[in-house]
Amino acid sequence: VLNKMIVNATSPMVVVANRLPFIVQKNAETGQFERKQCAGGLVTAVAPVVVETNGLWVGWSGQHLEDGEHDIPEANPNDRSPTAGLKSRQVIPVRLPQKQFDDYYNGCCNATFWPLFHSMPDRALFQSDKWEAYRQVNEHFAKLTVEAVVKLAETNPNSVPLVWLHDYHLMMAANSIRDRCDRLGLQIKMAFFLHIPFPSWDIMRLFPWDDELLQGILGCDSVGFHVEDYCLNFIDCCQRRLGCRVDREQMLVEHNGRTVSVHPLPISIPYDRFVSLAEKAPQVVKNNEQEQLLLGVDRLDYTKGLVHRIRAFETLLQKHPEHIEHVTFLQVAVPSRTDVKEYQELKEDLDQLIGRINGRFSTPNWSPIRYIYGCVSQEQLAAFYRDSSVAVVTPLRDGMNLVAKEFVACQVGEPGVLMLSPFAGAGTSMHEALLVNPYETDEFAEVMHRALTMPKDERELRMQQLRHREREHDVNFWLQSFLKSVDCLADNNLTPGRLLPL
Ligand code: GDG
Repeated sequence: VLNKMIVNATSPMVVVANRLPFIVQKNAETGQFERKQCAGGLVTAVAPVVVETNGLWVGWSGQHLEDGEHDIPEANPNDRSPTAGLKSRQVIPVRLPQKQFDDYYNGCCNATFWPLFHSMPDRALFQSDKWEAYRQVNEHFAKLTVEAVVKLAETNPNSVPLVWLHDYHLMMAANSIRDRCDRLGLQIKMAFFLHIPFPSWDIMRLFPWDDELLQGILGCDSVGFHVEDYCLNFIDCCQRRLGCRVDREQMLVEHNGRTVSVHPLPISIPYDRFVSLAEKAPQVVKNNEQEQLLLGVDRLDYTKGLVHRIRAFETLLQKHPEHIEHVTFLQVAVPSRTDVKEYQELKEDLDQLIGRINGRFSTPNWSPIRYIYGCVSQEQLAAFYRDSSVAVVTPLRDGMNLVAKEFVACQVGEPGVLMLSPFAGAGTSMHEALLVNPYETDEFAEVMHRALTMPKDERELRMQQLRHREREHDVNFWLQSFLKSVDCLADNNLTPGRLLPL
């Protein structure tokens, strides 16, 4: 599958993302800089295309300017990861002064765009100095990207590089990349993909510099979101804020004499990899054979609805005491953005809530909640997915949510049940899950009860269909669809005549 996919990608791919596909760390013993892997689905899927097309990856290396100069180390000869084939010349590290990086990353990306785009405007801070830092850092990314593309063009004079910008960190880089390339007479294609939701116009208009931001994204030729709703929100914002002519059916936006195409591209997981992890994973230790596990796996983030979920579990124990000593909630919460106050407060709230519930319901041989604050290995994660009766994937808002898909892929034994929030992108396609509104606590508890007591034939039927869909639409399929959506640009040669008048 991978080879077929790579043959289709003929232009060198230049990925521009906040982070490199690995971080660079100093080995305390040898004093040498080394690569440390970050094993995400995105890296697994995209890194091989960068390798095969002899492309580039531009991103933050984990080091600041103050940390001193160092080269990107070559991969260790034993490295078997997807980034092993990435030569150091293909990796463009972005290094910034720490203060500027903090203002951009924590001050703007995480304190403004993260809550705003998840439709939680009360949590969003709008500060002009942080926005300025964001624009400057995007400009710096743009400059480094074009310098790298110039070098690429020298060695591949006949190909048009495909620059692929990722996520809410880089919404203001496209126009600068385009202008710089135009001045140099360099031809490129440019695409943007957003990993989080795109909010409605009512939310977007709260951002004081919304017009600049929309124009920033429209600097690309092609813009991708997880689901159709986010695409339509974006198109709506462009029409209402910038007065662009748009075509909702064809998903086109006209801006500055160019036509930008918009695409729903639901991201997914390396399905087969999770299946084989699950087939090999060790058994999860339970209190007894009959014990049922409810499982939650999330970064510790306020969008993931952890507090709502644990409260619903408390209601379940209260209303259905027959589950006491027979059901355990296993929650893995991965530390995230730990230097931000809101995340520290969330951790305290959760610690307290879990402590109180465990104090209230525990018996001499059983505690209702097993709580891991930390990261477990992917092998361990696969074991948790496989051996749980119910996965509780109930974010308050989530771009897609890969945990729901990984759980389904790992159901290689006794079929479990997926509970899913309709406010996750995954909720729009995983129809056989039990959908539950995380804000409706009593109903949430009832759906947990239903999931725990669902007859085997129903579980089997639902899981079979979920697995079939995810197997067909894995992360390689996503990548293929993306490559197709970019090629469409050349074929369609979009004419303004197809756009609806305002
Ligand atoms: C953003 C969007 C969108 C979690 N705990 C452990 C662990 N994980 C891995 C999971 C999964 C990933 O982290 C989490 O991905 P999600 O999609 O659930 O959420 P975000 O991190 O918020 O990702 C999201 C995604 O981008 C992709 O576009 O789906 O909506 O918010 O892969 O497996 N991995 C290991 N140990 C853990 O303890 N090894």
